[in-house]
Amino acid sequence: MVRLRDPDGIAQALADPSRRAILETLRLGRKSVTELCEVTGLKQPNLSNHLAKMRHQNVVRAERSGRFMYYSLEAPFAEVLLRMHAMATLGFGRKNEGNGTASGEQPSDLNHANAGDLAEQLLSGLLQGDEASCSDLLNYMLSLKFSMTKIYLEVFQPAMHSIGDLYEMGQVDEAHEHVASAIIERLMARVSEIYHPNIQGDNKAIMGCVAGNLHSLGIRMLADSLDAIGWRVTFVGANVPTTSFVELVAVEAPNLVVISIALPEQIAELQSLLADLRELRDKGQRFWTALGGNYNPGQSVPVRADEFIAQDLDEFMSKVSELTAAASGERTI
Ligand code: B12
Repeated sequence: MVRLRDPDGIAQALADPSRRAILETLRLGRKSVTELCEVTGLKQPNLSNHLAKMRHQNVVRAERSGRFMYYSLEAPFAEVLLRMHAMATLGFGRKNEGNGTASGEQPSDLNHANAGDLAEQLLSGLLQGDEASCSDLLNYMLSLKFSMTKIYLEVFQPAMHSIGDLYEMGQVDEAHEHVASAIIERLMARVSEIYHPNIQGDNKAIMGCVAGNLHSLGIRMLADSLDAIGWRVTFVGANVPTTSFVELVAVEAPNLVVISIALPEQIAELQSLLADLRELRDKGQRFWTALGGNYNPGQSVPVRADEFIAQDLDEFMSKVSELTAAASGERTI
């Protein structure tokens, strides 16, 4: 077990933007000095100075391999603190994120990376089924401190929508659509783990796709985003049988039920699910229901005052925060 020589070492490291950049890069795996210079944009003498101090404080460790010295994170709790820092930089709404962070911090030169270019690079990796290159791209975005919202809405979502366009033009077959979806799902699992908070509140959501709907990635983005702000989320995934969905809501008593629908053929199941959920409310259970997805249910399902429809992650999160603010002090959101 590694022991701290200087108990303030990690706090000092986290207070300094350059050291934070070094630590966040190391969180993704060991790096040589040259690699650290490239990713953080720091000059070598400055970088070596920070590394020497953090080494002395047992925050990072060095090991020689051949001609090169490699650095990695020393203490598991440095990881925990970095996660807390990542939480602080997490934000919703793209307007604050022009520099790659939602915190208003000074951007490093690399933070000017264009999300559109990254989405195209991701698309190329997805089409080739090259998970390693997609994963490297995610590492790169994380090293630039992209928020979860920026990664999801500006890089993952457009890449997946382009897959849809190519599919429609007959340039991508269904197998490749599945391969791309599976890769994105695994990348999202990594992002959500990084942004998962150490502390959770009382708000609880149950989220899943209506029976027949296999499109789980969009609603998974909503689930990860709620989780990142401290909600307790039960994610039920794709194609949830209506009866089990309703039973789960009855047992878990959430504040919010979130349902995704993708095709007009799924409207009948949605109506039956909504009818059962309304019955639970009539029996005294209190919760909101959110609807959305690739097919806008507003066209065929009139919603009640305790239900709402949203088009995307931004609109959904804004609506949730409005409801939370309006109902603060009450038990339900
Ligand atoms: C990947 C994909 C699949 C995958 C899904 C895998 C998975 N694990 O999710 C597979 C291969 C299974 C699939 C199957 C089919 N798909 Co498909 N698929 C797509 C594709 C290419 C990307 C979807 C995606 O993940 N996007 C990325 C996410 C992040 O974006 P999103 O889904 O738009 O989600 C955002 C919003 O919609 C919203 N949102 C989503 N859910 C919810 C829920 C709530 C409550 C709220 C508020 C908001 C919300 O917020 C999200 C984040 O901003 C789209 C193309 C497209 N333009 O979207 C087609 C698309 C959705 N599919 C389509 C079709 C037709 C099909 C199939 C019939 C045939 C086919 N293979 O393409 C089958 C039907 C399967 C079924 N029974 O559901 C159509 C649907 C058209 C329509 N609505 O009428 C689309 C739009 C393609 C197209 N242009 O024709 N598909």
